[in-house]
Amino acid sequence: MTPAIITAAICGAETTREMTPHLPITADELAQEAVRCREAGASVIHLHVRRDDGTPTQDRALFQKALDAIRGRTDAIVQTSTGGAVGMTADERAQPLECTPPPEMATLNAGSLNFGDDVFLNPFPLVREFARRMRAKGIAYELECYDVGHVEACLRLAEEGVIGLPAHFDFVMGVRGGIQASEDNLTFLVMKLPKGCTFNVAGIGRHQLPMAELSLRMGGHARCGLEDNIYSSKGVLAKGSFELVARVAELARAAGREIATPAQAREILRIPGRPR
Ligand code: KMH
Ligand code: ZN
Repeated sequence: MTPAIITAAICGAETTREMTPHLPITADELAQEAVRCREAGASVIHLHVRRDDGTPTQDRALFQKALDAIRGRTDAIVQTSTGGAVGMTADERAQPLECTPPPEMATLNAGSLNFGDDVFLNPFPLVREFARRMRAKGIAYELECYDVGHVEACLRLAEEGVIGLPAHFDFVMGVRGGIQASEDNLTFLVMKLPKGCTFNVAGIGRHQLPMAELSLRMGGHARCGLEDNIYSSKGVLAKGSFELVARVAELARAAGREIATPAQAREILRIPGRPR
């Protein structure tokens, strides 16, 4: 089977220092955590940034600082978020795409949904515009799908020529308002994918490790980290995303999968090469 790509979602927009003291916030902390995750087996770092007081932001300058710090210390692929936090405007969310050199990869959220008690808005015009900007800058995108309709939306956008196929999908499973984390649901999502597409699974909360294992056994890739889950076992806080990456790497080996290096991940994800 293809080597397994492990994505470390090290910060996110919703996890707080009150929930876990191990959340990285500054550029230096984010880079340190990225290095630890890389050593544990991650080849992709999914990146959000925070202001010094811990609040989420999509500020370009803060992304530039974090990107430079991470690129200076690891060879991992940095995938910047364009989702940000619920309630942010499209212009606010798109800022990391303006960094120089641009990030190698970014998320492209494929549809709207209830996100807990909030609403995460991703109307078609926003998705089209973000895809256009990413393509213009040569930024690879990961299609974030929180429900089956989002996968079907991606296929419509592919028919329009907005999204190229084959593409790389991320099935986010277990958001309150999105598709729930189960084997049946994952099987159904995977069945929808056109030939040659690759997929990643991000299980939320207690579903993180079981869904990672399932995805790895099904030939997919896996995302873990404090953005989606702060526990290493029931009631025990993970000391950082690196601990969860190490667990997922063990699951991958047990499933007979080699762990992808960043170079292998670039090949699998069709990313041309690291910008200088
Ligand atoms: N914070 C979520 C509302 C992404 O990074 O693109 C959206 C999110 C997705 O985290
Ligand atoms: Zn995110």
